[in-house]
Amino acid sequence: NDIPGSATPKVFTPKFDDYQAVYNAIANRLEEKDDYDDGSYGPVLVRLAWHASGTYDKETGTGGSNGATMRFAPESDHGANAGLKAARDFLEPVKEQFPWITYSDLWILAGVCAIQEMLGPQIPYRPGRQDKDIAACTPDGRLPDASQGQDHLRNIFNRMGFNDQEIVALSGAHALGRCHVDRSGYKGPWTFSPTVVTNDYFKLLLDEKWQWKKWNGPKQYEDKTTKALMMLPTDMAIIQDKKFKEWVVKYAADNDLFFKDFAAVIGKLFELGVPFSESTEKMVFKPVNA
Ligand code: HIF
Repeated sequence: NDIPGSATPKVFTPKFDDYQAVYNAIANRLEEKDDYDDGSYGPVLVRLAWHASGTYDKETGTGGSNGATMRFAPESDHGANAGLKAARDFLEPVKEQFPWITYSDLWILAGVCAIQEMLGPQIPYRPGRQDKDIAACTPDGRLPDASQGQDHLRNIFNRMGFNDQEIVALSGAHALGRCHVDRSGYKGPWTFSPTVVTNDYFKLLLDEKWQWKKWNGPKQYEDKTTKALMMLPTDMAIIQDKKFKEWVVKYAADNDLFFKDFAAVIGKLFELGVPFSESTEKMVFKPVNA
């Protein structure tokens, strides 16, 4: 380094405060752009982070949140990813403001931020994902098919490395957001507060009477009382299956337990297939508007 003219270029190494600044920018944008859907981009950001991660295959080590390959067709065009352009576009100005962050880290940070800002538990976060090119796109069919039952759920989520308890804890995320006819073909929200993280999904699964919705769309359930809520066939599968249902009962009765297990399992989902270096510490971000 003492040789004239050979000074090593300064590489920017972001620290906790830099990631917190990105978090704050996303949180403020969430607050600002409240004219979307049920009043928040939060749910669709959570779905983006999950679909980026949920392509993981533990056997081959392919897929997962390390790569952000959904930026490219064919992955962006996979049926399961319909509508996620809204989430990717929402984050584009944040990427412009903080060009040093990879898309893969940004999408997951946005998922963490959305959950926390929607009053969910704090989700520890580690950066270090690298964006990959189009060749790393995963094949279609790795994400779950909502028309199926418990065997399919186990096949898909065991492939990522999750057990029964983890599958049910994760499922609580369907307290958030809604189905859109022009995206998945399904229609409606799962809960009455789709922009707040709660254990209501589990309570409603157990407390409401669910019946098939009579309509021309894909087979889905509606609650008998108000007909305003919905469940997918895969949602009903977790109360139709005895082993899954035991966990539904626990999470419906104990929101603290749900928050604790949900934070752990969504944190695990978001890190599937990411080769962190030993020294990468977990960051816990301070909520902004929550
Ligand atoms: Fe979803 N999910 N998900 N999901 N999901 C939809 C929407 C959201 C499944 C299907 C759908 C999880 C598991 C599964 C969110 C988060 C998570 C939609 C509607 C469908 C069809 C898309 C649309 O029309 O806009 C299936 C079959 C799953 C396997 C059980 C995760 C656990 C619950 C892993 C998870 O975190 C979120 C959030 C949304 C709402 C998106 C929105 O735009 O509001």
